[in-house]
Amino acid sequence: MYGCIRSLRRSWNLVQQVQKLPSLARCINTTTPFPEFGNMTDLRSHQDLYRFSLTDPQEFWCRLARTRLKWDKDFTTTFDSNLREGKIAWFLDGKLNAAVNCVDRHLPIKGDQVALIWERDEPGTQEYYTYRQLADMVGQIGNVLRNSGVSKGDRVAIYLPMAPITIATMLACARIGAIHSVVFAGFSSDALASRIQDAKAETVVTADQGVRGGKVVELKRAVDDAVSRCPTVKRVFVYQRTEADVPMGKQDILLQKAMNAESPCCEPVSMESEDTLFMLYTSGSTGKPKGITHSTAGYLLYTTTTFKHVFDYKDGEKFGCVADIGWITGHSYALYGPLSNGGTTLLFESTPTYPNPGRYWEMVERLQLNHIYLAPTSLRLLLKSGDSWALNYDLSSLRKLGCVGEPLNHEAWEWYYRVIGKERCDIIDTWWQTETGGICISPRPSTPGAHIEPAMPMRPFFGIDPVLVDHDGQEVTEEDAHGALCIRSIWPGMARTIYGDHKRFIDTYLNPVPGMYYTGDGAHRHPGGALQITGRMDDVLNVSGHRLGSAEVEDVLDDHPAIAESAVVGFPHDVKGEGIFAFVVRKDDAVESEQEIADNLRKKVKKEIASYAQPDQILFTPGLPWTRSGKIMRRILRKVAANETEDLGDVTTLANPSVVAAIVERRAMLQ
Ligand code: 6R9
Repeated sequence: MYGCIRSLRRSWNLVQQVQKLPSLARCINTTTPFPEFGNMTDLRSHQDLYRFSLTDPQEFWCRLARTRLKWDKDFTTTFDSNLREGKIAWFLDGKLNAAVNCVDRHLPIKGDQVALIWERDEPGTQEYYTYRQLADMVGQIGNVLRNSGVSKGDRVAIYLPMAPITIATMLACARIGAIHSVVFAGFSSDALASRIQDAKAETVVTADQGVRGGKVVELKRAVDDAVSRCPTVKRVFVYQRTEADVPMGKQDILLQKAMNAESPCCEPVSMESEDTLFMLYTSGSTGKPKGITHSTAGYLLYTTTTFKHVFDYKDGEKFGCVADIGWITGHSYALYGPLSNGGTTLLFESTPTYPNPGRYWEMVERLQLNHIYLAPTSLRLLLKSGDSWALNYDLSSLRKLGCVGEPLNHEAWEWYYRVIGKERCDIIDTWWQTETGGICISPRPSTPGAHIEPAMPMRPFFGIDPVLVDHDGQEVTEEDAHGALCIRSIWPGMARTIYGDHKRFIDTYLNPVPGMYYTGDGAHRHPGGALQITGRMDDVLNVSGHRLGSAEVEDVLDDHPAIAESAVVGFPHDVKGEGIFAFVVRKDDAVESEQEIADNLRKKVKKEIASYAQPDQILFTPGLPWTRSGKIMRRILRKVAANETEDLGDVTTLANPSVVAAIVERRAMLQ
């Protein structure tokens, strides 16, 4: 029961705050999406408010922070940031707790409202959790962690399936000030081990098994394997998802059993605004994944604001983000955005095609979802199965249709708009990154009813100043133009650093164009200003919306005893958006056949990274196109992979131009 005296006192303060709300509501100016600015009479339109967010970010974010978040101690300085110096700090001297903001503050009036809908793998077996039930779970797990020695600033690795316990564990970390580091449960034990080692985590939370698409995933087995190589780990909590009989070692503790022995009352730690809320690994253009860290106050404010306004989320609606919690989309729009708004959020444990390609749509009807937020890759997959799956179900509860992760092509946009949305729902194509914390470019919010252009995210969110930059780092000022997408403003949700490597953070994001945040994506600005994202400009692949460094895959391939060298590039793929094409050079003394080596390479990538990282094509070539300055000319390999071999451009700078003809010849044999 949620009932200790301190909590009650806190609840009463909240009731008082809530009672003050009508006075705020009275000054709502119907033309601004934010009541906080309703009394500023010069802010009449969406454009006025957007301009204001850039010209006076201090006032803009200060007002939002004071009204949208619950602070233990007010901040004194809205921001003290300078991108040229690599300094980013928001809401200085303020104190707050993210779990209190996501759970406790809703209890007085929403204790019995559903916070989580757990859409379990088997359709029709969903479970509902109210805010009060969530609060109890968070409190108990918080006490379990605290009493086992976890304290403020400690890293907790979470390797769990999509389930309420996962959300509660993340919030329990936030409650006691520990830093959660969720590792996607589809990653291999090797990938998990390297993330635990990099974070020097002492605590791991996992499950006996996961269940996805009717198949069992051996999570505990992977953890056992990973932890055997992680000397920092002192304890492993095991949630029983399937109650399978998994071996338990000396440091393993059954999570539910430990929770049952604990009170749900767990005193939250008052965190500094800039204290790290969590870290999440993402791929970069070099081999080692980066532990992106996010702050408590800035991240929370940015996700709470974007969630509310990009999706126009209304109280009582059911928001269906189907992304896994192992990715940033799950963090920001399955957990922090919806719960900080007191919303109802979906936790989707299954896959888009289990038990059939009607899964999403049957679920929308059964659960009466008002929003769905998914990846273009799943749309492309589902549209191939025909319209009948979607037409079988009543989708009239849907109001907004979101997507994220990769460019949404025209065909998929049209299908989403016509077949799923019946031409009455806005398509919200949102562009953002692990590093940006929340949505930065999307068609909404905008002037009510403003046109939405197919297949592009179009408009910057409040406080975001997107700029296109040419090869020389100069701003491209023409209206209809292409360039590297940078952001000239600072915003509260941006990442603060790469865990343990601030220099890499500065080199990757802040040094390429001084004074701006460098996204690594290319973009096209259309007449009128609408932005279309054209894809990565570096060696990062985007496979089914999952980021993957080509160097990460090459590292694994090169490590095979029969391989001399390798190069990995993306190529256009109907469903995945981008497929993986590996060019490999076999060592002269290798004895296995090409087929055997290729099979082993795929297995090796699956084991060391994840199954989605396995190459779609492996081509054995006599050599790779090295330039005289010692770089692989990937431009050529991309063309060869895409089978566009007629015009390969200038190859004269290659150290070994003749290898190109040999590669082309081998590629032709793949058809
Ligand atoms: C949220 C997320 C980020 C990369 C990003 C870009 C691509 C994301 C997109 C998009 C085109 C969109 N991306 N949204 N490309 N249109 N609407 O996906 O984070 O996993 O870090 O990936 O995904 O290339 O740079 P993350």
